[in-house]
Amino acid sequence: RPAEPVYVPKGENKVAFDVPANYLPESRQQMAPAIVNRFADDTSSKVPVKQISLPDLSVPLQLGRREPFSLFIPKHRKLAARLIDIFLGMQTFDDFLSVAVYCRDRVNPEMFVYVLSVAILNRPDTKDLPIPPLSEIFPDKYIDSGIFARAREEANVVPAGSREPIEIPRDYTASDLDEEHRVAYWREDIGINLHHWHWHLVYPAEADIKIVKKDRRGELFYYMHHQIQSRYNAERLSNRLGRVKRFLNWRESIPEGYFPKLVAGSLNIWPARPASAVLKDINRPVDQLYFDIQDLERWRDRIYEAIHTGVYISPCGERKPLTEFDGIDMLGNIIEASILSPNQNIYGDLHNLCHMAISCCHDPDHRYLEPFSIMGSSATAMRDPIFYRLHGFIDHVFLEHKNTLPEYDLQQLSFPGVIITDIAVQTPNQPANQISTFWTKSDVDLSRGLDFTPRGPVLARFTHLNHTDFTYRIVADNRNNAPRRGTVRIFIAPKQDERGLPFVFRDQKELMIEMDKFTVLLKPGTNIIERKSTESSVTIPFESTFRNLDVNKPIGGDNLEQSNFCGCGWPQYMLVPKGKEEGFRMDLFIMISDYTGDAVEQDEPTGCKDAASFCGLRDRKYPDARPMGFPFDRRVRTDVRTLSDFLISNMAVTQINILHTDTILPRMRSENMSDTLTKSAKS
Ligand code: CUO
Repeated sequence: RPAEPVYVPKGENKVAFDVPANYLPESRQQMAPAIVNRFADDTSSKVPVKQISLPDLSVPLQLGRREPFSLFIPKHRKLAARLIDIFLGMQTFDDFLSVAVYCRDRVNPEMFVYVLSVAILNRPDTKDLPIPPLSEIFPDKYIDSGIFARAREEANVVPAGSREPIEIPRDYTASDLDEEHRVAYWREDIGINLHHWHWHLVYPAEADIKIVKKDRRGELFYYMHHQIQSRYNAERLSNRLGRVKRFLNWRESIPEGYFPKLVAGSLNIWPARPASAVLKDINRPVDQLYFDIQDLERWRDRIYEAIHTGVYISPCGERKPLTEFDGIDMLGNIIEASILSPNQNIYGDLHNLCHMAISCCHDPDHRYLEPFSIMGSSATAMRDPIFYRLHGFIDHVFLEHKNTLPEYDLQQLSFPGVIITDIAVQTPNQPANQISTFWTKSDVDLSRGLDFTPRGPVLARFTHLNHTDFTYRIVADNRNNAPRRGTVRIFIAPKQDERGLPFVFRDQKELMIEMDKFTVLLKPGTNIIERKSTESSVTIPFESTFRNLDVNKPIGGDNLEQSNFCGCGWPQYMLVPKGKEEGFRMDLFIMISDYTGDAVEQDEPTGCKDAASFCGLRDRKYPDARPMGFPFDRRVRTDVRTLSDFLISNMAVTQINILHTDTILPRMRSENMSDTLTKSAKS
């Protein structure tokens, strides 16, 4: 690693690479230097790029520059995996930089950014380098295509410094005639989609085994996507929509249409899927994608068979048990599928190819020369209502496995001598147990992703859900005569279903949203634990999602903390479901589990650990020994009908109310926010 940061030198916010002449693509080598170097004129900082003897790049170059790239397409995963291996195999930082610069203008740009990001995350000499969020590199994946013409006009007519942000309308993909549109603000949220892209970047399904084989990655595939489902269902109930209907019959038409209105890479518009589309067998030479719906059904049935018999078939044909604690991890790799799947001949590539079957249903044999749709990319898939119906099915397959395991007995759940006597959430100047949500406008800079002059920031302003910061207050007695370490586990879940009937525990546990998880040391006697909502183990701050990096400071110290080095994590501003204007009642569940059953002995993590519940820790084991989702991941004890039947002394439940105000407020400190909300409610 270079001693000094080379990407953002002090006092400069732009650098250019000083590239050996033969590194330029052949077509540009003939151009006048002024054209080739037009962006280099903005800066006097040049980073020299070493000329090296280049490795064989013929495999990754098989994907054309203008073709769309998808991690769900096996062929594309293979090409990307080859390039990841090349980038990771470069001996020195300078060699890595050199080959990356050489590839930049030759390799498919989407594949290049994906591979470069995986390499930066995994090379020992680049681990502290920030990765720009994909919304900066490819803003077209997140922002209505109409914005770009306006951005170009703004950049041409108005000098940098005087430009007004371009407002992204809140309702641009559909009207309220489509009831699914009520939750479009959530599905299309830029930060949520960035998190999903980043998660798949941190946990690639295919690359060198050392990169793929991260601790419990298959189980985290299950759990992170399960939590997305729980959160989406709470959002639906907040908007008078029923819970997601699982996509079970792949031969029935799909009632939910989706018209993305985004530009797909180079010039193409992402295809739409009208209502009532039907999946077909896929035969697309362009993507080397050939499979039938029957293949998907066969793989699904074999996976169910493995679950119900409790054994899977190993590569050499042996029957191996799906064990109580590791079975879920194996199953995650089988279903996704990652290269850790033990037997793709038998279990296939179920989830990835379900994504592709949906994303190609408008042109299954490529007769219209259309690219796949947004369900084919992890950067955009969460925008489409069908994503949640597909993942509802996937989630249920995992649940089927969980239901074969023994329920937790009281000894596994209890924490002897520890009693929670009171829990509450507190927001300054608001009644106890009330959380307020509202809208906020934020700006993202599109200029890095817009290749036109004149340069300078071009801001797009988007509206997103937000909430007042709050604090959990927990009173816990430790009746042991020595300190005890415990893990505080905080969840919330809706109280009533779409009919207004109270949930039974069996259904409510599937809707439990993890809000936070942290360790505490309980001294003998009474303990008062206070924890801020901003400290959540599932979220990252706005600045990390969007990398509000101060480009005038060198990277490192505080500035590194703010960078997108830790881009995986649920956006903090989306921590709380929207709720309702008349109030939306949820159960707040808090448990303190016995740390002796939770502890994972390992060195302290270095770097970011903000969103460990969803993203794990870099170079470390997942920091909780319990099955992910504990204590709600197992089947229900026969004596438990409701959540209160489930409670024992180291757990507590209270009712909270999520109150939505349909107003736009700036981001500010929560005390001021409460005042402003009160005033806006009065007016
Ligand atoms: Cu994240 Cu289907 O896995 O999108």
